[in-house]
Amino acid sequence: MESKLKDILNRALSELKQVENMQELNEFKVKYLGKQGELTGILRGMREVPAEDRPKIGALVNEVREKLEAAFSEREQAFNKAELEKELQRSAIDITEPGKGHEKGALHPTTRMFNKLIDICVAMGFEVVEGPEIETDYYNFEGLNIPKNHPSRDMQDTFFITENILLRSQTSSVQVRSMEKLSPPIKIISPGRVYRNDSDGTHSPVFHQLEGLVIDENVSMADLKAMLTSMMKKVFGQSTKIRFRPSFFPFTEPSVEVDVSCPTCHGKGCKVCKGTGFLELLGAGVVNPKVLEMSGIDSKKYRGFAFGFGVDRFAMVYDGITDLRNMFKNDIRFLKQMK
Ligand code: 2U9
Repeated sequence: MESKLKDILNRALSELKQVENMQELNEFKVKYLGKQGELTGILRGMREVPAEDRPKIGALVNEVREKLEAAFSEREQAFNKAELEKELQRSAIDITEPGKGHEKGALHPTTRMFNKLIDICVAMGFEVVEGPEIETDYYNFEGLNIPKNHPSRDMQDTFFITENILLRSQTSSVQVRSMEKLSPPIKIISPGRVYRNDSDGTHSPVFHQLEGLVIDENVSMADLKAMLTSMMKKVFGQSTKIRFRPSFFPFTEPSVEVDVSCPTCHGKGCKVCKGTGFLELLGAGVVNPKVLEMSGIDSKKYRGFAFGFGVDRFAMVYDGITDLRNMFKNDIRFLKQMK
């Protein structure tokens, strides 16, 4: 029995040397150390061993088992280590490779222009007010002296939701709401999104406006001119020239349209200003007393002036963009050029 055990040990150890992979190692374990393995077989055959020899043989079986288990575990560890090294090599990261850079985002030209204009106005003492984009007929038209069937309603093709509810076509609606709530002196700007049923290279169904309203005693057209001149110089540069032309709006009287010397050619004439040297950029005027009265402001005591402009158009002129549709397309190639 002793020699049989020695034979098993030698055979197993030399077989273990031949083992080349984990699968063969497991087969080895089953063959020698498993429940049906050779060593277990010997223990089962102990009945045939004379009683006095049993402790010795039993001890010998345990010794062989321990040796085999130690040898097995050594091999197992070697395989695991080799496997780990292989895996580490396979997934190795070359830290000398250049990294994958993240592209930097940028603000949309309209947002940039909004920020610039709002900063300028706030520095001049204006308060920012906002209001709903879905409006009633009253705040968008009626309260601005644009009654039903007034021709100026044809001028602004409006998106009506019901007969009385619409998408605001100008942020003046916010100013009417403010006039009802506040008492003069009032000095507010209303930046925001507006909607008109219009779509081509120079008109978008959605665009952005910034309107200003000043109401106080003794304000005049002269204040309006001075303020807009200063504002436009701050936006487009100190050498900017401003031109006021008479115009008509139902909510202001007198009304003016304001031209600004072309920032691209500085008044010489170019493609952007179609050779004229000037761009028509704003509308403004002295608030019609009727408009003040409708919102409960005493037009004998108070006067107002107001101005309005399209912020997208300002951004286009400022950045030399020629097609308005680019402003709303979300085309990343265009936006990248605007950084
Ligand atoms: C109140 C009274 C009067 C705001 C004004 C304009 C003239 C004007 C246009 C410029 C380009 C709109 O974006 S645009 O199409 N705006 O011409 N806006 S006066 O007048 C007001 C506002 C509020 C209570």
